[in-house]
Amino acid sequence: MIASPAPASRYLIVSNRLPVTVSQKEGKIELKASAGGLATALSHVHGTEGSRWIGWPGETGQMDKSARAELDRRLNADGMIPVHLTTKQVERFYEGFCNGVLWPLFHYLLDKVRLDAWVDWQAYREANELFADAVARHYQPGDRIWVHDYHLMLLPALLRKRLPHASISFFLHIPFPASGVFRILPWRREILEGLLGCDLIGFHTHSYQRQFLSSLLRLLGLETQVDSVTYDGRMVRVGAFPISIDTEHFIKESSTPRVEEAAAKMREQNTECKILFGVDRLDYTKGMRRRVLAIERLLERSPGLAGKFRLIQVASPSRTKVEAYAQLRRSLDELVGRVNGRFSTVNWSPVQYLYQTMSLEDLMPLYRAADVMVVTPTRDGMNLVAKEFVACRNDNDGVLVLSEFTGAAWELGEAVLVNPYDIDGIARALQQAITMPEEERHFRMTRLRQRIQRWTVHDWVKSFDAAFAQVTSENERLRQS
Ligand code: GDG
Repeated sequence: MIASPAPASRYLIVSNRLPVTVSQKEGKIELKASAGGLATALSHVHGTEGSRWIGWPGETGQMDKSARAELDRRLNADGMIPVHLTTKQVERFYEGFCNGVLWPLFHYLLDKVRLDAWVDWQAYREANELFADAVARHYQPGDRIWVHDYHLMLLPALLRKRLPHASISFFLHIPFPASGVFRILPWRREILEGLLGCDLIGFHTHSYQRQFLSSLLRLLGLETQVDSVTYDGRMVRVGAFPISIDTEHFIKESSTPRVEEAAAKMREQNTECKILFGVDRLDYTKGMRRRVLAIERLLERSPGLAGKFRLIQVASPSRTKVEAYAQLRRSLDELVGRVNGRFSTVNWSPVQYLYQTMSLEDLMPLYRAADVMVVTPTRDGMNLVAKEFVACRNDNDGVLVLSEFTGAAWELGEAVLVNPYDIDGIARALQQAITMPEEERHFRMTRLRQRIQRWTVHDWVKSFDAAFAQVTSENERLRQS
């Protein structure tokens, strides 16, 4: 039986970034709430009485003392507790270790893993200690601590040392790799032991869960069960909790007259030309280069398709200070130029490439108007774009082309699934999507929509919360026996 959470206990959510963007205009601090999926998802637990969100506000010490104090006051008033990082810490901890080592390794891009990262590893440890101090300072007995993502994998054990009886959980938003890949990391033991400070560890899929358990067995020699391991006299539960989106919100926002009109206009302007659409952070895991190469291959294979489709690709700037991202930007600029230069006519270009962060208002009509949504990461923990597209299609139309290597592929089986490494295969899938009969499109989309209506981000929070409450009370019983 699933225990329900104790009503009085409050949550301490911990993530690298607080769900706000801070700016300073004419000496005044401005806070803008992030519209991201995680912020929305957690607003329900963060909104509960007394709960706190602990994280870095994204500011690195350029503010003077009084502005910093004002910032802290403003954040505190909204239930947020800042962990301040210096420019050096951001460079080494966030850009160096998190995004230069862990991110590429966990996404199987071994050639992108920084080779000499000892200094960055030290910074990772120090930053996790800083977060631990901040959490311990604000902890009250009975609080439930929920740590998020790969930036803070040492934190659970650091907290367990400071707060032996606390309820601690962790959720990983990116894939957990196969143990053969994970073991490349020189600090593999420390990371695993860090996570084992938890009562509950959550992943998006059973596959990541199994891979984690297999690392525990192979690297620490622990005897694991399907969904748990006993460590240090405690039960550590390990489970799959696939994240989703606020489906209702997307259904509602994509059906407003403004969005309907904008989408209809886009369609009218493209009656002879199918719209293929992609929107991603500009990240090398998202498979954008191969996507453009697949467009080139499609036009080589089927020259008759020239002028009959175009790919609108939005790439939102991300981690711009990390060299691998700057490199990707240059190479994508060059590739798009080459493919367009080769196939464009006076009236048509195969790829319309927008390097910008598009507002959600502008994104919605594109989700609505697209004939084909192209989501082809080489690895992705879940991928919310795929789910957002489906939620927006209340016309039960549009085809989703989806990489097999996303967490979302485990749920969205009616998409056209592709191997993102197989450029020819992507080209074939795009052709299939462009020419798919209406009846089949409706059949697939209707089923996809049922799935994302049955499992929303609120179900994700509820299921995690229930599992957390259960293991917390199991461990409490163990302690008292
Ligand atoms: C990590 C994991 C996991 C993107 N560009 C624009 C824009 N976006 C929005 C999308 C979507 C979000 O950003 C991206 O979410 P994803 O899930 O696709 O990818 P990551 O950012 O890598 O997220 C991932 C997720 O965490 C949650 O656990 O699914 O696997 O890597 O919401 O709509 N939004 C706007 N303009 C843009 O230009 N407005």
